[in-house]
Amino acid sequence: MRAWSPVEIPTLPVSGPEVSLHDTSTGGRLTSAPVDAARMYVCGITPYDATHIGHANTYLAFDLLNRAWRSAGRTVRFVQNVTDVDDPLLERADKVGVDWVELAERETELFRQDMQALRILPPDALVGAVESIPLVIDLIQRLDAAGAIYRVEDDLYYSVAADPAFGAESHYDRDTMLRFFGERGGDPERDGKKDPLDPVVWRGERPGEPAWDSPFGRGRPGWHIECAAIALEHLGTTFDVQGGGSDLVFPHHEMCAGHAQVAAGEPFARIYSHAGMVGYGGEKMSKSLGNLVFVSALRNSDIDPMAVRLTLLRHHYRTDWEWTDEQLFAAVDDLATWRRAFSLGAGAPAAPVVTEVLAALGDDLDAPRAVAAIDAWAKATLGTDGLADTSDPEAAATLLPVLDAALGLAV
Ligand code: 5CA
Ligand code: ZN
Repeated sequence: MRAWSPVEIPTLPVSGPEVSLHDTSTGGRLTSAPVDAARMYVCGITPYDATHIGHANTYLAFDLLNRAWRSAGRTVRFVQNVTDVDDPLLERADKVGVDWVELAERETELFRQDMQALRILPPDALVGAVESIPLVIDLIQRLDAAGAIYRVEDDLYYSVAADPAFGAESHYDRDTMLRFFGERGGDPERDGKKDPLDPVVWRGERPGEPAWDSPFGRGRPGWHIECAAIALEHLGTTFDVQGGGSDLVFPHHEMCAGHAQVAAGEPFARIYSHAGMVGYGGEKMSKSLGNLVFVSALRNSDIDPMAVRLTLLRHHYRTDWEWTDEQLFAAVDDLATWRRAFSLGAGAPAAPVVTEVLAALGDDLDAPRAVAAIDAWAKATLGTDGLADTSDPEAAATLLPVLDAALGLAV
């Protein structure tokens, strides 16, 4: 399917460092220095409702990675899926009496507009689950050839026991796995499974649900096989980073890795990277709880999308945090302060700020540290804490492209 329009990024006269990134599977830092293009897969939306701040926070995290790689001189290949057929989408469509295809198309289009407004660089390929059904069928056949597939009535399951590395992505104990599997779309209670943790890869046709022909009967893809199939096709094996929110650590990313590893005999991704959860009103922001702050609603109330972006940048991508309107209003004020400083042209010395911003982002995407450097520069330039420093005549011209390229802030 179509991605959103390109977001321009200025070319910088200086390079950033190689990016070091926290890896969920090892629990440590890995320096990501891809030989060729850096390859990144980021799990996309299930389009049954509008993009909320939690989604935006996750996509901003991987946008920072994309930009940090580019600052380090890498080319990037970025692929994202859209889960345009799955239980929550069908349930919502049913509940509100809209055709599920129409609902998915409408919300996907709104998502594109939100991402564009937030200056998230578009993926090279935005790939829907429905258009990938032939890939899913092919991957199930490869898994079947490896002895990893079995049938329960009309449904096909993947056997987690087929992957010797099962559990190596999340490192959760079995009780935690069982709990998350049940909470996050799995069916641990289903009779006839070899292991309660085995996920469905092909769900046989049910009355009133969409279904497609396949060699195993009519049905539709399971969730994890969708991302495994899309990533393998569009990026190949052992790509650099598999990304998403921390609610995808298990079962989603563990199962994707398992499917790909059993089928291809090689590691799925080098690094598994997860963004923290954004909460609102004391709970994780989630469509099922309904405690949502929509990006489109903020845009419709004339909030500058750059203020939304700055609000998110003030939190390290791996922390869990709570959205409040006060933070957004503070970001609106901070942007106004920065704009006043930039409008002077001259300012405090910019070169050390450029170095600090790029270093901070290369250091596990430390956006709060990068933003603090800009705050300090604006204060020094405006003389908020003493004498105004306008000793660098090129300060604004030096800093503005870095803000744009590295932080995605068009000020
Ligand atoms: N379509 C699947 C991934 S293949 C899915 O999880 N869709 S989603 O619409 O539920 O979420 C889209 C992305 O936003 C995922 O990466 C998810 O981890 C992330 N996400 C969801 N809720 C939050 C939240 N409250 N805070 C941060 N990230 C979130
Ligand atoms: Zn996914």
